[in-house]
Amino acid sequence: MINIERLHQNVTTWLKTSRQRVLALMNDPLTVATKSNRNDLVTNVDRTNQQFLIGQIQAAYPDARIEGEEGKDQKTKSLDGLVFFVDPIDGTMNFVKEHNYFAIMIGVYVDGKPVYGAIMDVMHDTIIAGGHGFAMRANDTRLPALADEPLAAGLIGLNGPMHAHNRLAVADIGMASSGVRMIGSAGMTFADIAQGALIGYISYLQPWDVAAALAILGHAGVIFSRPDGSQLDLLTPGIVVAATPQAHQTIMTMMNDAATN
Ligand code: 2AM
Ligand code: CA
Ligand code: CA
Ligand code: CA
Repeated sequence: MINIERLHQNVTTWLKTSRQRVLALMNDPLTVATKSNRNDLVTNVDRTNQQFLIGQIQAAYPDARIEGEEGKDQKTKSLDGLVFFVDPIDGTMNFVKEHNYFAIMIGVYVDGKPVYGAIMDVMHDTIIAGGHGFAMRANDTRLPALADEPLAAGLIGLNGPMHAHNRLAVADIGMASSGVRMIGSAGMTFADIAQGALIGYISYLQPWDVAAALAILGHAGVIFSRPDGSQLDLLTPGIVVAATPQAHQTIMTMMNDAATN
């Protein structure tokens, strides 16, 4: 069994060092390239930060498997044993355009079960962490239990294109909430859920976009599913619905009605 207190200490140290490196690199011009489309960016900082974090993980946990966004194409087909998911910069577009609202994320799994996650809000120097038997916290201040409010009483984070096309009734779901937020970073959106600012989030996500949040928020009462209500798996990308229970139920009903009408 992995020692979570020790893991949290290690990850905190890596993230703080990583943050200092990112802040230093932000003083120089960024090298920006596109990947799948013109809004899918990668910078020199994403790449060097992933290399840094992988080096730290390998030194401390030599048996771990590591899934990083900016890696060579060695995507795992199994979640056996100890697996670290790494998103070295989450919200690269925000990082490039705003120099704000981006995160560094690490999610840790054992035999496919979420054990621990950490989301570092770089510009606000805040680490949201939590996991199995490890209470949710912001920089070691315990976060209060999440309220289970109706969708109508909360703000919801939505993926821009899904909202624009009302995919799976997502625009209607936004209208049924207190208001829609599009933050541009999955990690920052999940951090807002952890802090009680948002009631949920619907987006198309890769495993490293959701791994840390599933470990943190899944143990704090947030329900994570696919639009059809099935469980997430961290081997494939797909649409994620994350919300506190009442809101999740309403979202499932609205998505199901949209699919059958
Ligand atoms: P990223 O910045 O690490 O790529 C908004 O763009 C959010 O969706 C970010 O958290 C971003 O993570 C994530 N995302 C996932 N797939 C994406 C893609 N193909 N293009 C842009 N953003 C993507
Ligand atoms: Ca990316
Ligand atoms: Ca990401
Ligand atoms: Ca990224």
